[in-house]
Amino acid sequence: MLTSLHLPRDAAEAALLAAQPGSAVLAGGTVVMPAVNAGAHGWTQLVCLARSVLAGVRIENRRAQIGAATTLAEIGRHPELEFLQAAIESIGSPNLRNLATIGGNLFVAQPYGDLAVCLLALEATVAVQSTEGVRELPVEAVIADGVGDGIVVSVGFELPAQGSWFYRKAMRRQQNSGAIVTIAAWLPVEDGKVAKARVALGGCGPRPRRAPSAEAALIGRKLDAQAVEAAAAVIGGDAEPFTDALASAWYRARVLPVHFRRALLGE
Ligand SMILES: Cc1cc2nc3c(=O)[nH]c(=O)nc-3n(C[C@H](O)[C@@H](O)[C@H](O)COP(=O)(O)OP(=O)(O)OC[C@H]3O[C@@H](n4cnc5c(N)ncnc54)[C@H](O)[C@@H]3O)c2cc1C
Repeated sequence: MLTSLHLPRDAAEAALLAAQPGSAVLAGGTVVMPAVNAGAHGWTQLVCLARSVLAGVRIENRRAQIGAATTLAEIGRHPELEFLQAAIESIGSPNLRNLATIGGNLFVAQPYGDLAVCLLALEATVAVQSTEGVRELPVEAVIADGVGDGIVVSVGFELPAQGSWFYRKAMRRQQNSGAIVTIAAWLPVEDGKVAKARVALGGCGPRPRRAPSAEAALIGRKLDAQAVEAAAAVIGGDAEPFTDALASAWYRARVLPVHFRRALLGE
């Protein structure tokens, strides 16, 4: 039975409490609170991050550092994070975005986790506080394996150069709809060719995932319709789509290359 709510003052205290048996971390609560209200959990205490000084955006030398408890609305309003606005606005509704945090988005089940898809494409790093101190992990590791007893303190990434960022989410409605497929891509171009390719997908597996075949098809090529077509032809092999109330696995597989092309070519 849930008997206590803790409001730790800093990340170290939060991590200490989070490591206790029966603890659950509470950030914006958009996933945790419905479970609490439904009694569908085995927690005895909640560790609320609201007072742990984990919120806020800092940008220095074109690198963003975002506190884990920063809301999606705050990220969407930040002038230097404008490239993420389309992704933020594709998540839930304004009410949800006023509560939901970047840290929480890393852990939600598919077909949610659209910002996590972006962070995967951005090659983000995640600072994790545990009882043993703070360590920096690639976002891939956090998405795949979680953070154990630790808590996410912040997320960092390099701001993409203009024209190198692409995002598209196919959904059934304009608001409050999980992904049919989500595509985020960071494709820096040097000397007219794609120098590095990071393509990440949502709705295409149990967790957000990279698309290595599509990335390989883009690297070293001019980012034109032919290169995108070649990547679209192989991207299905990078996906493991599933069936849920929003779409069948068959449908997700069919529309993935279409939305990938639209994401990159703006069709
Ligand atoms: C109606 C509705 C529509 C939605 N639509 C979308 C959508 O379109 N796209 C989308 O991406 N998501 C969607 N979501 C999912 C969701 O709300 C997340 O996007 C949100 O970011 C979760 O953040 P939170 O702060 O509310 O997490 P919480 O509910 O507080 O926590 C979620 C999970 O993350 C863990 N957690 C949170 N913060 C930390 C931390 N700092 N360290 C360690 N663990 C942590 C919690 O313990 C819990 O397991 C939707 C949810 C609802 C209810």
